[in-house]
Order: sequence, then structure tokens, then C-alpha cells
Amino acid sequence: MQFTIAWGDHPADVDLVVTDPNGVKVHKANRTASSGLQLDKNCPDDGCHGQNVENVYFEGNEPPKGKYSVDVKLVDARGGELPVKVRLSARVGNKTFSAEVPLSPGQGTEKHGVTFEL
Ligand SMILES: [Ca+2]
Repeated sequence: MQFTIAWGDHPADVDLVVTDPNGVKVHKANRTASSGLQLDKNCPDDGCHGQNVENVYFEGNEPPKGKYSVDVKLVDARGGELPVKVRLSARVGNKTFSAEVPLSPGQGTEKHGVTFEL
């Protein structure tokens, strides 16, 4: 299981937030969950060198079954071009998903949510 967002060398701070079937959110302020989900880093602030990628992945034997909610959130465009084009990819069980998500500041456009069932 893996969830990935990528937005190249754009200066924006975009966050990946994954809610596991227990309702626990994994994101930059809470990078591990007891379910085994982990966030690898927070771009661009963790030193992503113009290749902004955030991953939430599963570490352990088997991820819990149930609903996984994924939110892609524009925190701050930091003066960069709008919309910020973010590639969201996911691998859940034997299914894969990939979509480009355009994000701009403002209610309804700053966040994009997708739900996956395992
Ligand atoms: Ca971030």
C-alpha cells in the first residue's frame, strides 16, 4: 500500500493527509500510525531539492482492511504559478490509481479528497 503526491520543482507547500480505517490521520504533524502507515517526508521543507514528493506507505505484514481517505491539500502556494498541478498516485491491494489534481487557494479548490477501500 502506498499513496504518493508529486509536484516537481514548484515552490508550494502541498500536504498529503491519509486517514486510516481506525480514523487516525497520518500527515506532517503525525508521521506514524499504529496501523503501520508512515509519512516519509514533508516537502518542500524537509529538503526535497526541487523534486517535491511525499509518500505515505505501509510498514508491516498486512495493512488493516477498510476505508482509507486521502486528502491532497495546498497549504501555501508560496508565490508559485497557479494552479499547482499535483500528481496523486495510489496503490491499494492490487489496484493502482493516478490522477492530476489542480489546486488553487480558495474554498473548494485548495483541497482534493479521494477514498479507497481495501
Ligand atoms: Ca508539504
